[in-house]
Amino acid sequence: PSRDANLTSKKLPRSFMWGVSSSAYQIEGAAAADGKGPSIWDLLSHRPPGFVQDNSTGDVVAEHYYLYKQDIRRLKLLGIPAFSPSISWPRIFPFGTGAVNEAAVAHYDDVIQELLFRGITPVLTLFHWDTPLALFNEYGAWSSPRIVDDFFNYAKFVIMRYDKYVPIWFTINEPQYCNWQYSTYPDDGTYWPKYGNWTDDKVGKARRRFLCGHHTLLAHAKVAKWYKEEFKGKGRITFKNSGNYYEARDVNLPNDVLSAKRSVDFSIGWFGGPWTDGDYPPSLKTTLGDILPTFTPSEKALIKGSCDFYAIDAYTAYTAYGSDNDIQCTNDTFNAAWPECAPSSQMGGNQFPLGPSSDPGASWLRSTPAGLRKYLKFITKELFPTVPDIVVSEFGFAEPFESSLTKMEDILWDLRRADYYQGFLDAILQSILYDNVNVTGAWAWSIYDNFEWNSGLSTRFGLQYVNYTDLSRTPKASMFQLKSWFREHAQ
Ligand code: GBH
Repeated sequence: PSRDANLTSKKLPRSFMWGVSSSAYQIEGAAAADGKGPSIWDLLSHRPPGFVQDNSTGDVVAEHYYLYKQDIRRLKLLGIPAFSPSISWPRIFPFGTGAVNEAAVAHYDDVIQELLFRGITPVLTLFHWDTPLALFNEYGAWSSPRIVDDFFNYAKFVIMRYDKYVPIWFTINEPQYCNWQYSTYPDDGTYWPKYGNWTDDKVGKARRRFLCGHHTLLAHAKVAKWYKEEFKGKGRITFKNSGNYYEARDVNLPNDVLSAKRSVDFSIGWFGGPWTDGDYPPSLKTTLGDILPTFTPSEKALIKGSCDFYAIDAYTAYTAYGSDNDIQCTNDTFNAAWPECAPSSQMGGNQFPLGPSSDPGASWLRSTPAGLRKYLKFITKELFPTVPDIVVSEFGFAEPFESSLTKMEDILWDLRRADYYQGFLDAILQSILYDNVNVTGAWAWSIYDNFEWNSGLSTRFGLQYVNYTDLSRTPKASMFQLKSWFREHAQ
């Protein structure tokens, strides 16, 4: 498709970092190897039929745990300069806390060494949703403040071991979602052992959700503070925010504007507010009342400024609209999963020309490059002007119906994904050139097809195709699109 001709051979800043990303449970397989403890996802993916759409699990997936050497070599051959995976907490500490599993440490030592040997920069996430099951059984994991110290000890161990090699640490991936299961599923022993005394109405679920979110913030902040003191100037630390960009459908309709604002507050502001301003956004406080936990003054001080820069997993954008009666949240209207309580956040509308839809297994995702450009500007210029720079820590696309294709050439010719990458990368470059936004890095999701949580293996986000029978990997057209884009624009 046509693109802004002015971008031809325009360059990114020399220091711009880029690469591909993924996470431990989604690619490693080897779910019980070398003394690894189970995570909540080992439990969840083995739920009765239907919990994961295609009933797949992360038990084997691409077996990155065993095949990392060829994976890293392939990244080298493809010319990918940085890799952003996550470390598995229950591998290093099978019980979440206590004894270190030396076999897992030796494994990650080797992965890091291999990356360095191939000249690929490791950018590491400490936690990408694979909560040690032992901590869940013990005290309800993220619903308890006890997780803060356990996460701190794990993070400290990993950072101390690899600090020399890692320029960027992401503590937690998308705190908004890492515990979304906790609030969506009942606490009655159906999905996991009963872990608390929660009511299963919407308010009870919301309580769990915001309490878990609260503890992720405190856990992140404790690690970040220690890291900044211990390793001053050596590397940088932040967490990966989720939260889509929401734009009012019609700026002349007050309820549309309000709905967009609330949607932003409840996604981006929920976690971004505390580290930039030291507290949750006012609209969360008024809407949620005592559902929202409060920070003590010392916690506020700990969390404020705890990130060195902003990271967003910026997949897509939405327009928001309101109706006349969606403003007052009550127990009835309260939507625990989307507590902005507008019926409201809805893809499409007239603000973003609709791009292609992605796979039905990722119905939340459309290609919205114009939205990304607005999003980057909005965050750095309007919402959080103190943020020095921003990285796009994940962006990616699920080619529609890819898993039902049978001919290899159709699978590899993923033009809609390639188009997504061109559009999103152009938007990043435009933000830098025309909007004066300091974007300093971008990581494409994902290195190859992987376990897409509740959507299983049949929703594919990979830049490389994984054949789950023979475990071969093959680059798709989108991988070459990504490569040629950076060949033109990176310095
Ligand atoms: C990222 O989240 C994750 O970090 C990554 O692990 C994942 O593989 C990647 O996206 C691709 O999905 O189905 O309505 O319940 C992106 C944000 C959070 C969007 C969870 C989808 C579920 C919405 N995602 N959300 S719904």
